[in-house]
Amino acid sequence: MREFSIFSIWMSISLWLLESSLCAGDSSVVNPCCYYPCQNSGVCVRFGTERYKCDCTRTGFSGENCTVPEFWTRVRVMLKPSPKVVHYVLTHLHWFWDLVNRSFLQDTFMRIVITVRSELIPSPPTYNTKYGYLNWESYYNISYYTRLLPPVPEDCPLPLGTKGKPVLPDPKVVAERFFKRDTFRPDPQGTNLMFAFMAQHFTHQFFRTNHEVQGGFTKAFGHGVDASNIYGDSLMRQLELRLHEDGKLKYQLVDGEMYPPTVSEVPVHMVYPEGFPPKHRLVVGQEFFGFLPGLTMYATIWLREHNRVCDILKAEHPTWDDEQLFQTARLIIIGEIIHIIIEEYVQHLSGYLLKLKFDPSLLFNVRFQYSNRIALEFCQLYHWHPLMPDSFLIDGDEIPYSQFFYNTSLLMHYGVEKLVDAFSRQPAGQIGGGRNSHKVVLSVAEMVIKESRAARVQPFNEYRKKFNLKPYSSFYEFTDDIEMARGLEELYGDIDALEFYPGVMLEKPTPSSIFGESMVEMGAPFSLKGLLGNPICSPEYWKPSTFGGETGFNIIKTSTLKKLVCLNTKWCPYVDFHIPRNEEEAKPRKPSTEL
Ligand code: ACD
Repeated sequence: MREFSIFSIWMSISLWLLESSLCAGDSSVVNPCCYYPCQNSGVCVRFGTERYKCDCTRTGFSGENCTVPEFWTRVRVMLKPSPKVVHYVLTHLHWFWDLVNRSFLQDTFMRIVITVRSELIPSPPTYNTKYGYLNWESYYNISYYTRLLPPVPEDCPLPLGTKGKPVLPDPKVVAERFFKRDTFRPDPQGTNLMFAFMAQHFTHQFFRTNHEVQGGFTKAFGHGVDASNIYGDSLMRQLELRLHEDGKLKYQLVDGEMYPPTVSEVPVHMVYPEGFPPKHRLVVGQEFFGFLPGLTMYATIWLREHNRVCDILKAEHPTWDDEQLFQTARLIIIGEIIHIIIEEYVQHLSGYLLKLKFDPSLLFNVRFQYSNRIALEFCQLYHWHPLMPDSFLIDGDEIPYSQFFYNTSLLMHYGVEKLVDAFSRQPAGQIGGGRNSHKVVLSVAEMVIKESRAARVQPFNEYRKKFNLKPYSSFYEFTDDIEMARGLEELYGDIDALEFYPGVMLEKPTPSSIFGESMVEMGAPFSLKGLLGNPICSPEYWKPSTFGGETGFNIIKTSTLKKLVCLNTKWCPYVDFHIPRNEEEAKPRKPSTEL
């Protein structure tokens, strides 16, 4: 069928215009794939010098640029509600979701959410930063992050392809003008610091960019929830962290309470400032977690939980050796993490009235691949530093950053209970919309932008298309902040040349939400595929025997953030990913053991 669409005419005209302007007096020809001509996930292949072909196989589209829908695609596209409508329905209509959540329909909706989201993630993985075409190396070499879209071809005339300015704006200027906080803007969804530190603690098991080499490499070979932030990312580190008795991890007791050991007992690498006293150098799975007391607090909670689970397993399996107790406890911990992340963390983030459910058996009768590869784009979009407040409010004290960084003694001074209570009460910043990053974290935005340039990440609008969203037609559609729209236009020149990270972070937030549409539509597929693609969710693993029997299986199935904290502390603080919702929750907690 001959395709004759506005898109094709536009493509031909712009190819001709650009070639005549860029190549006048020069015989070089623009790589046609720099125009991103192939739509609907079609694959661009260059032939000769000037020609390209879009491979539309199994896209549901045909034609020169994969823009002609096949019959069933046309029907699907016609019937499919837009992401905005779906989001609206999921976050409104209380009566409807009350009914759904109390019936079999909850499972049906949950299955749809997981499968629709996961289908957007190629499995097995495809490209990486070195390879913009399929090949064995990028599949096999797991020291790369994968890529959803291939890098911008090296030989494009402009940094992001064929649109925008010849020189990209200084990342420092972008950060200063659009990311920097004037006044703290709390997240309208009520997110707190307990969430913020969970985000950081949890994601650092699979986001471990190798900054020593450029090229989109990771140091986290588990590519998912492997609890390497608790157990270390190598066997050597793990063996050092282990007590080698009853499956437990090493610890120290301070006033009868369990804390991570110090470097003198566990000689592994931890990042601390030079001259930092050895007795304050706590050792945990991730070498970076001494940096913030919120991270050390979570590390302490998970350490206690691991050792608690070991006691439970040992009581049921007195014949098991240290190894089997350790390995089984680790699988239970992984299960608890996934449970809490889906049912509380993603639930909170989504604002959905549909009650999200962690039940791997929902997928046992559908096509689903139990594997995952972390993508560079996922790592990029997950730099959520606007969550960080201006200072930290703990037990009546206001602690500035200068006294917070690397202050491991705060953990023992206040104790886990008071830190959890404080972090659960203190609002976190809104992630999306820009101008909400405290100056201490501003350099992170700069670093992410630099990294994305080195990795030649495609423009934000190309990702909008990849995730079935309409590309923005102007900066004024992208943000309601006129000054920001003007500034971005001045610096980038063309909305199709807006970079990926500024795109997901600065986009106008959905009303009363933590961030905009793109962050949800792009973040959710990576998340759900990564969480449910874990081996413990597969039919082969998801059974009681894997977790030492019904007791271990039930620990996973009934885990909550509150139990995680309160089964490991002397008294139960206010603990949630949301700031107190009412006066009752806002009341100061008294030491008690009630769950
Ligand atoms: C959906 C669920 C709602 C999703 C809402 C927001 C998603 C945005 C960003 C990612 C959120 C959470 C990440 C959580 C876990 C990451 C797990 C990665 C495992 C490798 O609409 O589908």
